[in-house]
Order: sequence, then C-alpha cells, then structure tokens
Amino acid sequence: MTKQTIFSGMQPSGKPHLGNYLGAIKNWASLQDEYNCIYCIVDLHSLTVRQNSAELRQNARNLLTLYIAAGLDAEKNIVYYQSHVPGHAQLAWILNCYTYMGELNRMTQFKEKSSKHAENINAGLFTYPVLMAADILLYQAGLVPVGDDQKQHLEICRDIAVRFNNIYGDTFTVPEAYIGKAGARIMSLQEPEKKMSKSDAGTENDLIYLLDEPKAVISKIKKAVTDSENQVRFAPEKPGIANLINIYCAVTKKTVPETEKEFENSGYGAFKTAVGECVAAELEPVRRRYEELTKDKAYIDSVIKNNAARANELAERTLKKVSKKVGLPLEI
Ligand code: ATP
Ligand code: LTN
Repeated sequence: MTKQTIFSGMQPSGKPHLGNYLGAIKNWASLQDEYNCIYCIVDLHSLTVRQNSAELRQNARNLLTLYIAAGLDAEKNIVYYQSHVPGHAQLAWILNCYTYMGELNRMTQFKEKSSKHAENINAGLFTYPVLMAADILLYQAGLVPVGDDQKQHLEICRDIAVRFNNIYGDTFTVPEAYIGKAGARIMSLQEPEKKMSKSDAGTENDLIYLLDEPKAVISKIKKAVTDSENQVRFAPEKPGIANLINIYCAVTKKTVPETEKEFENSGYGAFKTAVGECVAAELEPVRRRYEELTKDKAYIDSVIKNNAARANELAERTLKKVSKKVGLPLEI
C-alpha cells in the first residue's frame, strides 16, 4: 500500500519556541517513518507582515536547519522553502477564484492579525488561508499536523477542496487536521491566558526558545506565573499550572492524572524544577545538533537544492491536473 502524504509548515518569522516544537515539530518527527512527509518553510506567508529582508532570509535558513536538528531526516522527508516551488502561488491564485470573501471574513487569525497590524491590512493577510490551502492540496496531503490555532484554516482548506471536487470531479485529497493531545496549545509563561507566540510576546520570559540554553530554560520556568494554592492540579482557573502540567505531559508522555499523582505532595517549587529539567533535557540535543549543522554550509545548501527539486516534481503533477480541469491551455 502506498503511504499517505503528510504536509505541514511553519513561518520563518521570529525565533521558534516551545509551542512550535510541542504543537508541531515534535509530532512531525514521530510521523516520518509511517508517512511520506513534506515539511515546508512557508516564507511567502511571512510576507503578509512586514519583514526585514536580511533577517527573513536568515530566519528561513535557521528554521530549515532547526527542522533537521529536531530530528527530521532530510532524505526521508521533503524539507524545503515554499518560495522555491512556484506551484504554491499558482495554485493559490486558482483557488482564490473558488473561495468566497464571506468565508475569509470569518477567519479569527485574520481578525487578530489585522487588529495587531492596523497600518498594514494587506490583501495577502486576507487570502492567507487560500495560500495555506494551496500548500496542502498541491501535494494531495491526507493529514496535516498542526497546533490547535490552525483548526479553522484546515476547515476552509477542506471546504475549498470539496467545492473544487464537486465541480470538476475528484481532483484533490480532502485533508484532515492532526492535532496532538498534549502540546496542542502551549500558553505564555507570564500570561497563561494567551498562547505562547513569537509575534506577540511581551517579554523574553513569556516564551522558551528552542535554542535557549538549559540554564535559561530552567530559570524561565521557575519564573512562570502560577497561583497561591500550591497544589499541582489541572484546572481551568489555574491556567499557569495547567500550562506547566501540559508542557510536562507533552515532553514526558505522561498523562495529567499521572502527573497530578506524581506531584501530589510537592509544592510548586519542586514541580517547576522537574518541568524545567525535563524541557531542558529535551531541547539540549536539538541545540547541540543545530550548532553542529550550522557549521556545515555545503550540506544545508544541498538539502535546500535537492528537496526543492523533489517538491517541484510533485507539485507539477497536481498543477497539470488542475490546469486541465479548469481549462487552461495545455503544454504544446
Ligand atoms: P506565532 O503566533 O507564534 O507567531 P504562528 O502561529 O503565527 O506563530 P507558525 O510559526 O507558522 O505560526 O506556527 C507553526 C506551528 O506551530 C503551527 O502548526 C502552529 O499551530 C504551532 N504553534 C504555534 N504556536 C503554538 C503554541 N503556543 N502551542 C502549540 N502549537 C503552536
Ligand atoms: N498558517 C500556519 C503555517 C502554515 C501551514 C501551512 C501549516 C502555512 N501553510 C500548511 C500547515 C499546512 C501557521 O501560521 N501556523
């Protein structure tokens, strides 16, 4: 039987954090043996918010290196830049013509981002979900591992795929979201009502960066906001502790009841030390491997080039099929 295809992506804006890792990359690595996996650096999506050009280019390379450092095998999986495969933008244009303004108007991420960037509410920000749908449908992906915040985008992608298939006959695989149980929504350490976010961080202590040194990881977790009960118990009215329990479970694969039992007789101090240590131990090998990989420029260059070629080949197949269906002229 042929393996199902998985597609996911991350924007190269800012520095990747623990939420990106536990919500996405860690799951990606666990899927690479069972599926054909395609993991993209969605640099075109990053242009929806003003970027510094040199920084964006460097961030994209850093993120690709980090994918590999976090355990994504660059031969087994396709890891590549979205902008190296023109098919994404071409398919996005076509799909724009099969997407309604009303659907896009309902997207909560658009509403949030446009209120945050009131001076630059561009058309790209509005049609962002269509480019994301094109990313996924271009590769006929069946499964899309993402954090909880992307659910709505996955739904619109499915709606577009079904609409297109209804008009033209079976063209696209209709994808499912794959959202891990623990780690799907990691919250800010200082404001645990808000998601941990690189684009919306207040202070450095809000988030743990994937490349933070162990000392910094442990110290940020020690400073995390909690409550005065001093009882390690998962409850919505205790968002700080609930977040730390969630992080602990995502890293150790333990369940919430197991964790509550384990720390039944400890206060927050001991619990925070345990969380800090397990996160630091999880991230340290990633950080070391990243340091090694950044020294090997030729290897990273070859991954970028070879994987773009592999992705282009797959993308071309879907684009040909779509062009034919919608009535664009065929190649002579
Ligand atoms: P941010 O809001 O942090 O700037 P983002 O959500 O705009 O990031 P990406 O960097 O593209 O965008 O996110 C990459 C992946 O990380 C997505 O699958 C997303 O769902 C996941 N993710 C982002 N933040 C979190 C979080 N706090 N908890 C769990 N998963 C997250
Ligand atoms: N919108 C996503 C990033 C993203 C993506 C994708 C994720 C762009 N294209 C395709 C999965 C599949 C985000 O901001 N987290």
